Amino acid sequence: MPTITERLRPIQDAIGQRTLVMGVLNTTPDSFYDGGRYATLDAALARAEQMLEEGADILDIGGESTRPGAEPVPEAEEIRRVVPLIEAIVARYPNAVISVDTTKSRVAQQALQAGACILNDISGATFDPRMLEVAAHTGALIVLMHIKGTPKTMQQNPVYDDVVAEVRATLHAHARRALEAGIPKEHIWLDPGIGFGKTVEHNLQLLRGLPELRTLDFPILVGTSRKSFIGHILGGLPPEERLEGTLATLALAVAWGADIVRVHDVKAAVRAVNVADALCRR
Ligand code: HH2
Repeated sequence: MPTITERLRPIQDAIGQRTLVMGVLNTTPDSFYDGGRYATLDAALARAEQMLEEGADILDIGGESTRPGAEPVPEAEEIRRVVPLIEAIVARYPNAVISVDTTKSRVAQQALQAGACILNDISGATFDPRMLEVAAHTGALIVLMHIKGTPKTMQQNPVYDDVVAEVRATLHAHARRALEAGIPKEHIWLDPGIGFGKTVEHNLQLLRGLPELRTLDFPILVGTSRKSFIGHILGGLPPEERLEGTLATLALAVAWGADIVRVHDVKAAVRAVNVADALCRR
């Protein structure tokens, strides 16, 4: 298996040149869109192969839903859900770039041993502070996301004076902690956490505020895929009916400075960001 540095190189070379697409693959029973679809290893592996063929730059493997109200999953269960799948993907695609969507350092550690090279932590490494150590010691890249509260409580009346300024300040603090822990700057990506302790209006303000988040001078990852604010704007459409709305957010996220988009629909997203890149990145 190539080293973490070797596997990350093509991704890092592409940052700033084009928008990267991270495909979502949840092996959970209860994720808000793909929960239960990829619960067996065979189904999940087939989906991974499909997303790679469709042009995913990164596969984001998750074993714990973080939808509003979700309960935490025990560590051993989360490991059982993600590690065998990561091993199976890298056995077939040794150069695949795999991230693990977890807030637990032991899950992260085992996922990296199995072949992941990116840690995607929706808590910004605040739920388990050892996360930063794991990234620093292994050379993994880490995505630090903004969340207000925990998945269980985050949608209970979130309030901000200025959501863009507050999220920017928190992400700045996350990045500083990561640098102090010894993670190199080029191994840190930031994410405003669309839908994580935000109202519909907060999500819209954060997307419009991406240029301000860009001034932190780290790559910005944006995850809008099929989220409820899109359904809300469209009169209450369910997750299955939110693809077109998602694509609209992707085009504008690229225009406003996103470097990586996290999506369920890889083929459609790759086409959308390729056109957006042709318009915006000259
Ligand atoms: N959104 C979700 C999960 N992980 N990670 C990052 N960095 N950014 C996001 O916006 C983000 C994320 C929620 O989506 P999904 O994984 O489809 O749902 P669930 O949490 O129910 O598994």
